[in-house]
Amino acid sequence: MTSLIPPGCPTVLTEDDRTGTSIETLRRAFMDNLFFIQGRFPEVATKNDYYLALAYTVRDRLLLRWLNSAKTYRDQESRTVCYLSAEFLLGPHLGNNLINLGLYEAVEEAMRQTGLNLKELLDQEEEPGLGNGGLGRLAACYMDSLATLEIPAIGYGIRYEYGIFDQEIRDGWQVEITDKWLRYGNPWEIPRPELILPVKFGGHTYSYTDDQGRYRVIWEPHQVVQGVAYDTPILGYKVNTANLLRLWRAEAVESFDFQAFNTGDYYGAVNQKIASENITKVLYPNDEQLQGKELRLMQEYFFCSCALQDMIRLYKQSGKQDLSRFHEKFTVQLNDTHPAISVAELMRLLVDEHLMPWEQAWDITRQTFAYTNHTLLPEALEKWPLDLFGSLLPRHLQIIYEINRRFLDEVRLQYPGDNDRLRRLSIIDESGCRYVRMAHLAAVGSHAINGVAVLHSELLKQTVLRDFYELTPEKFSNKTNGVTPRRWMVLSNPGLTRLITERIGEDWVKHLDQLRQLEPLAADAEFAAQWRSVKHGNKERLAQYIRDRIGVTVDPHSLFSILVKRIHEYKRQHLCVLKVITLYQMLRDQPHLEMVPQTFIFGGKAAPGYYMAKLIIKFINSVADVINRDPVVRDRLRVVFLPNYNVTLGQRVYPAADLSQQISTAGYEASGTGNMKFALNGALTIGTLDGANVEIREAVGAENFFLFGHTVEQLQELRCNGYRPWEFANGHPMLKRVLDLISSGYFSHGDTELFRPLVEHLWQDDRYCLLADYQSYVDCYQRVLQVYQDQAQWAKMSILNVARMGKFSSDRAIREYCQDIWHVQPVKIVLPATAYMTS
Ligand code: OX2
Repeated sequence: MTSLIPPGCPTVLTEDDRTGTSIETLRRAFMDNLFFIQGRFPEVATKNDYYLALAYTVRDRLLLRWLNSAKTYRDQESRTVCYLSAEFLLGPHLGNNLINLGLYEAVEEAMRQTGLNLKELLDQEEEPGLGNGGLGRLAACYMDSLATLEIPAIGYGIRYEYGIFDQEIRDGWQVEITDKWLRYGNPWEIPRPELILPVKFGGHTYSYTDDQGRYRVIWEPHQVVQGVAYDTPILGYKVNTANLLRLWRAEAVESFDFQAFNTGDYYGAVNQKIASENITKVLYPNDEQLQGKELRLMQEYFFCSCALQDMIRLYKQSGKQDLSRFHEKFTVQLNDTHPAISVAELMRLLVDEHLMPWEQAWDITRQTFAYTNHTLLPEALEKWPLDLFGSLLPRHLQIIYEINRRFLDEVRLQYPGDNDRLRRLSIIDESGCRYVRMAHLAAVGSHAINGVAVLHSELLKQTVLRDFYELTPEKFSNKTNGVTPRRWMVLSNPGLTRLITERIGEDWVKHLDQLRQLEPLAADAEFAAQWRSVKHGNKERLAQYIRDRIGVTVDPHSLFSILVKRIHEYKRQHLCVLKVITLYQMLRDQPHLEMVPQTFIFGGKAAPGYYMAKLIIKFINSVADVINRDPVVRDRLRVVFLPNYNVTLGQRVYPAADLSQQISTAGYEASGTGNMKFALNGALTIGTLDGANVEIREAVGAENFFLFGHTVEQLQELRCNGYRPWEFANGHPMLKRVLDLISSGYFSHGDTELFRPLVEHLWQDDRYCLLADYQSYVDCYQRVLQVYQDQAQWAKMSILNVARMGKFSSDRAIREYCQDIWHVQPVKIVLPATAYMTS
């Protein structure tokens, strides 16, 4: 470390150390942070010290932009989008911030001059896993696009102390390890210990008439906790806009309950503190599966109440006391029903605490909220038992009753005598045990409702929200999901980014439609060769990772066929395994069969309580074990399960895929976003007509997409006629052999019980119609292998896929939300001449 400049040594400052962007300044700032923040000198500094020193260097540059954004929004009283989400699956910050600042190369060089390797420092970062999967990751992509499009926005959510669990695989089974992501501190957040807001739970209400004759309700809670704000700046790509992600942590109002303490109940006092802090301890690791736990409802209410109180606080900062224009200052998007309690909470704040008349408050509330639905799965639709709800949020239950009463009165006017419809529309489910239906609350309390892909939005109108659609069709629209090309192309696939930019310039990163300029290059042999070589390099790196991580050798020349996402029966990972076993059978039958060498790569977490999903993981690993050991097939077939699939791993996986597997049962995957990430990185897709696959296929051209499987309509017909899966199994000799082989214990050391639940499910019930789609999948796969043998043809299709995927940028999605739902405009942020904004 020879180039170290001792801090304090007089050097000529051409730009200041906290905001300057020259290599020399970055290097000096970095060493300064190593000394004065980490308290380390190079000889003893660990990689983590270096990572943190660099993170603080980058953070200073973020803060400059963030403070200026905040000040501009405040001065201009900008209309602001608030994105409420129980999950933000951000992924590592450092690399992304370097890309967005335009400082990646400069910092890489500054580190090189310091004798360090930027990639190694990037690997140090522990990703904040504050989400389960697609829904949380979508929120993160949208925060990136909002900032890039210079839209004033705040993300509100929960600062879970433990995010999504780390997955280990032991003996083929998933084992969950707590995610201690805050262990070494988090340089990207700024705690705001002075920004605390009270949140009430339980107790009872009473009413009285005040001296002005107003009916008032007072809520006497059983417990009060406080929310503490933690702020993370979210920077846009090559703009000065940095928006706020504000996550809330729960703590006890007093660190000890002094009264209990004084009466000698020391443990009681401490328990109270622990109970408060428990609210934000851990993310519920269920993706699309309701757990119905009281603590979950507490989490939801906790962060919504903090968010809305904070918005009111910000509103009043501009000097306005009267909240009648609240909806002009803020527009609030509900990311699924997890924040739907906000509807009742805003009513409570306006009516009870700010003494606004009900009608006016309701008007403002409805103009404030919009609701995005992400799933049609019945087991994911949130509903809370009335007893539980009422004991935790007694005032909100009253408010919901009142909202419901008025709403049903309106329905009665439109549909006199239609009691069945009233029952179906009611926010309260009275069909058996009584429940609060959160989707109904969100739908009634919002002025806009959207699904996340064309097919999904249509099905939403026909099924889950059908009656609402008939009542207010004008509220409904579709907003097809998108992903950010900054993280999912520029950061994760530098080789492809360079190649594309050489040919069409760099504007595509912000205007993804410009990828279309690549279309003519699909016929350019030299370009195609470069394209293939980038893909091959990415595959080599993934192969190396697989070797290091799980000790399996895979051939980068083989076809990389990848299926990574949460494990769920509707996503049908096990259909892919049936296909793998089919290939295995073929190779066993004809040991000298010439076949394209293939590597099947799986990854994904199962909800800890979802038995079948965990069995599917064991199944994949067991099949992998047998196949990878078998000398007859292992040069042509390999199977890998990558443990702990997360954002970081996604960044390695998407760029290395030849084939993207999007094989959910039609009608079940609302959109999917992994499908977009794969295609944007040059993978071809084998998929069903489900979610956004439909639109991807339309965009890239049917001839560049491998389609199989029943459509939604065909499945409906199949089921109407009584679906008998065993007939499919008995009708296809190969399928029957595959199922019999599993049942025989071939993949379970002779144990015929282990996979019995899986196979029996398929034979007897097969809710997700694997057997019905099997033949079509296998046939389609044959076409894949044929095309893959013609590498020129494959490359051409891959280039055309990327060229035509521009629509799937989250920038496009956010522009649509801005225009159709939020009605917000960009606000330009200009940096002042000096760092401290005193000019
Ligand atoms: C997911 C959906 O399953 C997925 O299809 C979609 O792409 C993603 O949300 C983003 O819209 N929990 N996760 C989802 O929905 C729910 C509920």
